[in-house]
Amino acid sequence: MTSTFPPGFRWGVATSAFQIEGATRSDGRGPSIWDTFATVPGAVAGGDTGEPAADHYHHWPRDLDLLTGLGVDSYRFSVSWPRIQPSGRGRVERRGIDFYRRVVEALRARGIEPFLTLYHWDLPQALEDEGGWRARDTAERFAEYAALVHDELGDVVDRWTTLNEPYPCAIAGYGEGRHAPGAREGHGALAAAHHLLLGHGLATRAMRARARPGHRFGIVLNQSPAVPVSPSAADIAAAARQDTLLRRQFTDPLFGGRYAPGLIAMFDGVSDFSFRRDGDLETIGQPLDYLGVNYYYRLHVADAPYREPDPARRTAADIGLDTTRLPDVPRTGMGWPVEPDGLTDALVGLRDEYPGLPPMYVTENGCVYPDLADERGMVADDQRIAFLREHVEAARAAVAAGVDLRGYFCWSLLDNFEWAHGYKHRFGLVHVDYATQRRTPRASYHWYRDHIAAHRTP
Ligand code: GBH
Repeated sequence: MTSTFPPGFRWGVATSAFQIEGATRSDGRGPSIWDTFATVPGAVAGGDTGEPAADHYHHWPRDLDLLTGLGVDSYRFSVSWPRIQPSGRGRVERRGIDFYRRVVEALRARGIEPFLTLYHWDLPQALEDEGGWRARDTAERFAEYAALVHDELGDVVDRWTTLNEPYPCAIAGYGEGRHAPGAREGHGALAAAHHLLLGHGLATRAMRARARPGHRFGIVLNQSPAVPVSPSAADIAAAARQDTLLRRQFTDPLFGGRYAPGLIAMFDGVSDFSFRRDGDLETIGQPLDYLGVNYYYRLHVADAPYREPDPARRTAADIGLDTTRLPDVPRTGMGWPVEPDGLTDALVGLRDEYPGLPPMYVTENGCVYPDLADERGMVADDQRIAFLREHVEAARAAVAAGVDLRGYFCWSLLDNFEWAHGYKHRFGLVHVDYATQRRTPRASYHWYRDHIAAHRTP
């Protein structure tokens, strides 16, 4: 096995607060939009909620033992905004801050670097009640929250990620209604996307103003390269619309100094884009130290009629295409096509398209396969090992192609609350029995441990 990853390449795992912590009412935590959404009948499979999740809030020392056992040098996790500010503004809950300080100090004591994400989808419900991400004010509130967490933990955390995946927040959350807060809007979802980016920019600016040497600031985007299902002009145009909505809506303002061309035309009659103000582009596009890429699958795009012919009633998710025509390749337990070279394409494509792009990390990559019913099957996840092996290889191919890739984080350490799918789908390297909170490392955990040991660089 030749080690072709650059010196200092990071090997880690990722989690997020709402998905693992549980304890949704402990120590003064306020409700988030996901607590509310999960109570809507039919919103989450099985009626599952943020309880108990992996009850990481109480079991975190054991979970850190699992990190040590894996041998990771880095751990990506998120801070729950409603633990820090139960109503999204004003009063700070000390017990929330203290929890994350304990975790971060324990990580450092174990020689594991914390990669902290400020927002992984758990908006305080009180802010949603005032418009949520549709409202410009939420971007300002996010910057305040970011600055206060940075003031509190800046002595023990160097890696600061503002947002995890603004695309699903805006489009699945405010456009398709599949994620919290469950809205199906056109203008509102596009406003949410803009205000998430604005919040990212304002937060980055606020934290940079107080940064210590060694602090690094970045954002995490989900990337699903959009490929047309045929060489027809209509399918090519449909794939371009998909790419504009999912990728360029975010990467052009962040790294290209402009709003994505074509976005306004795509939503003619849906939104007037009046949420854009002078100066926003400069705020959004200030320099970053890294870009995190979450990769799971490619999108295969065919032209299709709009579901809603009247633009005035169209949602931001209805852009006249069909992504259900998959190629004949294996699928994961989510039904997602397994295409490791899509990861290479995503990384190389970003590098080629945006001169001056900061270094990248793969900040999430992983899969679910149905667990077999018996005890052995619970942990014998050979398909996950194959998936991870192939995707790590695809990351290496991007490095070989000259991409400045600095690390790879597997999603996820633990089985957890998989959003609208509830607890049914298990992404963990470690199996969690939710009834007993027993943790059982899977075969993939042992594979990743051995992989890291073989590829650790100085
Ligand atoms: C990541 O999103 C998230 O950051 C992470 O929290 C999550 O656990 C992980 O993926 C695994 O899903 O299921 O048809 O409603 C990846 C991008 C965007 C993929 C939303 C799923 C919903 C499609 N995700 N999308 S559907």
